[in-house]
Amino acid sequence: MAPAYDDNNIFAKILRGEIPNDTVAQNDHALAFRDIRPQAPSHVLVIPKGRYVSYDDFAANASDAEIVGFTRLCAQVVAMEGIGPESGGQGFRAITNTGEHGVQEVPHFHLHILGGRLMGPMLS
Ligand code: IU
Repeated sequence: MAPAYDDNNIFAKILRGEIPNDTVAQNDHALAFRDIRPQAPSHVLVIPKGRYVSYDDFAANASDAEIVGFTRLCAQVVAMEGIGPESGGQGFRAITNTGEHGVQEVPHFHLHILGGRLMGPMLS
C-alpha cells in the first residue's frame, strides 16, 4: 500500500506558489524547475502537478493525459537544455529515487534530468 500523499511536502508548496522556484517550463500536467543543489551543469526536476508520492504511484494511478503531459515536458526540458542527442547534445541521465531504499527525500514524484557532464557509475 502506497504511503498517503503529504500536502505539506516542499514540492506541493512549490506547486501552490508558496515557495519560489526556478521554473524551466511547464504545461497543464507538469512543472520543470532547477534543482537547488545541482549535481551537474544542467539539473532539472520534472514533477507532475497531481498528488503522486512516487514513480510507482504515478505510473499506476495517473491518467493517460497526465502521463503524456509529464513525458512531453521531459522531452521539452531535454531539448531546451540542449543535452539530448536529438538536440545535438552529448546525452543525459534521468533518474527517480523511490522510497527508503531509493533514498527519496521529497515525497512527491520527481524525475531528475542531469546533463552537461560525463556521469559516473550509476549505482552507489
Ligand atoms: P530525492 O532524493 O530524489 O527526493 O531528492 C530531492 C531533490 O530535491 C534534491 O536533489 C534536492 O536538491 C531537491 N530540492 C530542491 O530542488 N528544492 C528544495 O526546496 C528541496 C529539495 I527541500
